[in-house]
Amino acid sequence: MARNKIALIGSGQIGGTLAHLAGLKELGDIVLFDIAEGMPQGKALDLAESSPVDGFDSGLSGTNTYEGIAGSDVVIVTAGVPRKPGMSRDDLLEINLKVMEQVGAGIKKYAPDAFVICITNPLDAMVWALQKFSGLPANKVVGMAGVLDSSRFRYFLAEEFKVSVEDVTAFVLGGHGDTMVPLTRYSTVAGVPLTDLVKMGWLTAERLEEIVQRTRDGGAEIVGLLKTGSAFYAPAASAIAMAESYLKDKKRVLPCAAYLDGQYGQKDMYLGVPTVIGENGIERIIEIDLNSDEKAMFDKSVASVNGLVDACKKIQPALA
Ligand code: A3D
Repeated sequence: MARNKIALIGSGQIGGTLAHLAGLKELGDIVLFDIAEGMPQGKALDLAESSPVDGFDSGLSGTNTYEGIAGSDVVIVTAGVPRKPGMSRDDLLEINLKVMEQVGAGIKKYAPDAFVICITNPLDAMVWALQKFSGLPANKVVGMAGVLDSSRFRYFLAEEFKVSVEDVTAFVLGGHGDTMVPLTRYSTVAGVPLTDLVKMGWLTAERLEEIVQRTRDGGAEIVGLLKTGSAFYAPAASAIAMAESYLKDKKRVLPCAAYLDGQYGQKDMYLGVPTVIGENGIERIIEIDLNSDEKAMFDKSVASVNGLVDACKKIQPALA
């Protein structure tokens, strides 16, 4: 049986880490694409030279032309620019929208059957534009943010409670970033909701709010420390979990920026919601009832993402 083919559009910090993880997990043959000449080829060769040590068999190659991604089963997009200290994700919009136009055209021509995972920021607007530019079915184009946001939340909670990260689950909704909506009543330690843990005295409501805010600011915290770019290990791990669920038809329930066609009262927009990812891409969007506080946060998130999408339509009228 032929191996799966995974194309990574953008071979920078996240792209290189994606290639390493996809290799270590033997998800398939990996093609690194970038506009920088030599860089994807160099990273591919370096990683290929690690494969005998780690014992994985994956073809690894680098390319500067879209022909190289032909027939890919999964395409993960990180092409564009990341944040520097003091920048918001939204500051990246104009540059990265142009990049999405090129990438969308390349995918449309060479990998129209792929499952496409977008990571480029500002995420919810970029994945929306990428789906339009590529013309791929909406269930096959998805954005990575919720897996990362919930992983950060889980880590901070596990540290707080001194329990294993494995036993903490977290549930987040909404746009990536400041308007993320963490649902504390659906986030648990071994099934016990955080709201009950507050009642049990494991932490105060104020401390929980601090952890929620640290999660919302999780990306900025890393940017502030690194100074030259943004997070890449955890974002890459998160996208690989999504790719693996698709390639292995695991049907994992993962929070992703998915195309909403009426769900949560929204149409023609991408927003972070719980999804099921299997062989058909986004197979299901799980709609839960929101209480009034959650609804207010969710509406704020919708307004913020809609603002970015409107800005995209102004820059590129073909999207309107
Ligand atoms: P970086 O290391 O700069 O890699 C980006 C790569 O894209 C570079 O190698 C560029 O040469 C390449 N590139 C630029 N323009 C093009 C183009 N037109 N076609 C192909 N390649 C191109 O950045 P990174 O890997 O750290 O981050 C990549 C993106 O992910 C940025 O937009 C980040 O803001 C975003 N990001 C998103 C999250 C989410 O949770 C959604 C988290 C972290 C980073």
